[in-house]
Amino acid sequence: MAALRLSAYAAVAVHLCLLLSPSSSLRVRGLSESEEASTVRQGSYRTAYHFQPAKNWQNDPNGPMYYKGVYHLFYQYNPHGATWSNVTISWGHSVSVDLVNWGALDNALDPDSPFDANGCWSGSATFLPDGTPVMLYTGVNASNNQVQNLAFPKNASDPLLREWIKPTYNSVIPLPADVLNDNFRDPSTAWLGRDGLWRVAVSAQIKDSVASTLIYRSKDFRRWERNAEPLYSSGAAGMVECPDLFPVAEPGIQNGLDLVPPNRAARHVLKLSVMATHQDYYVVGRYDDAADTFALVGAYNDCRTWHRFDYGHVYASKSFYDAGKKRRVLWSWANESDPEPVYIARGWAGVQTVPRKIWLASDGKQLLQWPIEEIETLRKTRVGLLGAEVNAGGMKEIIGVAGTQADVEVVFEIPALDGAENLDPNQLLDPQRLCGEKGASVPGGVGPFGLLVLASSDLQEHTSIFFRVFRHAGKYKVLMCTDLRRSTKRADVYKPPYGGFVDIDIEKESGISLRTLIDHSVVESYGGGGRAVITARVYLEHEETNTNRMLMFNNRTGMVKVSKLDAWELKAANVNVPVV
Ligand code: DQQ
Repeated sequence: MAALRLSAYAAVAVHLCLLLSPSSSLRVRGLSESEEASTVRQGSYRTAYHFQPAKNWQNDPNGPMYYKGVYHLFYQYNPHGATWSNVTISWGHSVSVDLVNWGALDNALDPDSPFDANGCWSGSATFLPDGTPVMLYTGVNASNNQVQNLAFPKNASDPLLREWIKPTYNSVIPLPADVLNDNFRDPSTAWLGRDGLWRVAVSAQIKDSVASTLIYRSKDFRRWERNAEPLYSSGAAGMVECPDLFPVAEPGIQNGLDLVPPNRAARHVLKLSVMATHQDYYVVGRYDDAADTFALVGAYNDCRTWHRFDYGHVYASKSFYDAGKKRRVLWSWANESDPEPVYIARGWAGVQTVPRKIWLASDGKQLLQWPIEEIETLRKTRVGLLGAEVNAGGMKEIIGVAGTQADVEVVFEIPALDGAENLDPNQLLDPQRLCGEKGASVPGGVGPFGLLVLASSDLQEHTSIFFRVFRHAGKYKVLMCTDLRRSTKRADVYKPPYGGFVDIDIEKESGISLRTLIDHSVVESYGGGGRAVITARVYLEHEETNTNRMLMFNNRTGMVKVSKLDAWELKAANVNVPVV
């Protein structure tokens, strides 16, 4: 296929060109509309606006950053196929000016040096005081030990940062004697302390002992020394990966904070990814930048008791500070839920959730998450409803929006709470199980009510996203579920009910809001204004058409009022059109 000049189909490059100097030689390989449909979005499960490379395997987001007006996303990528391979894992690299449309560049890091011969694993970007970005990443070296390496841009004046150089003095943090050789990885973004020393957090499994998040300090970003005290350590959950530590502004303030220059925020967030269960947990606490310790505030040490970013199928999240819009943005990997041979045959695996803005809720205890506002640029005509009613046992169709690529916002008015079912205290510990027991078709006092999406015309296949309110210890608990058990007739798919509690005071709030982003095989739902999020992968057996149905449903004993509904079909973004 010939490399053409900029085309209308390559909006990402148009944006990039507008942004770059008029003399820029940036071009993308143009695709005709039919080529785009078949090459870029082949197969009905491929997403239209969730980030994925044109083919092959991707997993963790790596080194996200905003540099000279351009967003960069690097990601764990296997250039040779649609499966994870510890030998060939590289860093894919894409660029964007709006976090929605992306251009694909050549790999940033490939396993071609003795210190990363067996894989370039996850890592993070840091800005040095002169503004130059540097990557700290894990290499699996020729002896199969995990070590931490540096990489610098070859040309820091290139906003696209196309080429990266690994200094020959790597590795900069060798494997410590007391750490397992295959469990020492995932350096965080580094930060400068008030003493002028850099700090970085690295995951480590101490031999015969605990999982730790170690802190290393450095004067020059090259020679690093381990702090005696780890930032976190616990024997409870096994190896924890991909640490992320970042400051947050005062409760309720939506602006993000950067790690550099030194920032003495009152509160920090620590996020860890538990390898055994592939789930991410975070906690709000106090980071002491002199001792480099992290004090939990009102939380247990076992990280599995902390908050979840997502109660669905996502892992290895990583945030970055977006200096352009002064916000903190979170990326997370959503793996496939169907068998490896099936996705290998499909030729691709793994998507990223939509980038989410995150900030501290006004209660100061948890983060709120919301799709970045730029996603709204994909919205087509709005379909709206005000004050609709859904009767007990009833459904109401959302008409006029093709339900395969859609954004739906709905507010359910809370009916009187006196019919709420009692919650057995044991059920508090396992909301996912509770969603299984109290599914969408099990009538209750206050709920279940919610949405059915990606539904076939006969409703035999459908994904239900719903709420149910329980009474517990004189208060109320709101359960949010995404139930995949009837999402597809395919038997080879992992299709559980997912669930989490939404931390809202239902006696004070006038309604429960739900926003659901639907994108072919992704259903990403935000409950209670972003207090609970569930991302699910859905693989319809019914032939995908533009008429996948969306409905509101109510299986409580009385009527439910929908005080507001807004729904939009979404345009496809240009995701990973090659930049030449
Ligand atoms: N994935 C990377 C590791 C990380 C894991 C390897 C988390 O660096 O610990 O692909 O998904």
